[in-house]
Amino acid sequence: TARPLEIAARPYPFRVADRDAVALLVIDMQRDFLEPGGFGAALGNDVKRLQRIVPTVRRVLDAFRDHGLPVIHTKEGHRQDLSDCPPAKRSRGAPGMRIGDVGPMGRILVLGEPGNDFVPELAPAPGELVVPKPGKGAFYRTGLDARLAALGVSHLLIAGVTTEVCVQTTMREANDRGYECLLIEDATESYFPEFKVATLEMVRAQGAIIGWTAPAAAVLEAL
Ligand code: TIU
Repeated sequence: TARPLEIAARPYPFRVADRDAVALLVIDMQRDFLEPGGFGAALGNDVKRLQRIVPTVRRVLDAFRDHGLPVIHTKEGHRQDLSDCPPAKRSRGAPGMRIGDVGPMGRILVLGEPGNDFVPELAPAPGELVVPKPGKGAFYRTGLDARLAALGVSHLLIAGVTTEVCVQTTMREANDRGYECLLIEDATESYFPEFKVATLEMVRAQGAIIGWTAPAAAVLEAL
C-alpha cells in the first residue's frame, strides 16, 4: 500500500503519493568546494560559508538512511586526461590554479584526487549511488536519469552546493525531465548570500515554476 508524504513547503505543500518514489540528491559536497585549496577557493571564493550546512545535510542524510530511502551523491570532477573538460571551462580559472593544475589537495577538480572527494562527514554509505559529472548539471553526460527511472524515483529532495550553480542547474534539468523537485533551504549554500536568496525565490515563484523549497525541519517532520 502507498505511503503518502506531505512536506510543509513553499509555495504550497509538496505532496508525494508514495514515499518509495522519493530520493535525496546531495549535490557536490566535496572538499573542492568546501575546503581551502580546492576549486572553489581557486576561483576566489570564501569557502567557509559552505561549511555551515554540513550538519544539516547530515541530519537529512541520516533520516533517509534510517528510513531506507534512496540517496544519490553527485561529484563534479574530470578525468585525469581532462578529455571531458571543455577548454572553455578550463580557461576561466586563474593561471596555475585551473582545473587539472596541482593544488594542496591534489589536482584541482580531477576525479580520484584527495580534494575532489566528499567531505568526510558526508561520505557516501555502502550502497548509495555516486554520480560523477563533468558539468554543473547532474543530468549532463551522466546516467542519472536512467538510474532514477530504474529506482522508480519521480520526486527529488535536493541538498548541496552551490545553490545558484550546480544545484539550480540540476534542479532545472530535473524539472524539464518531469521530476518534482524540492530544494532544502538550509541544506544548500552559496558563496554569495544574495544569490542563494534569489535562487530560492526564483525556483518557487510562478506557482513552483521549477519546484518547491522547505527547511530541513519540515522534511524531517514529514519523513
Ligand atoms: N563555482 C560554483 O559556485 N560552483 C561550482 O563550480 N560547482 C558547483 O556548484 N558544484
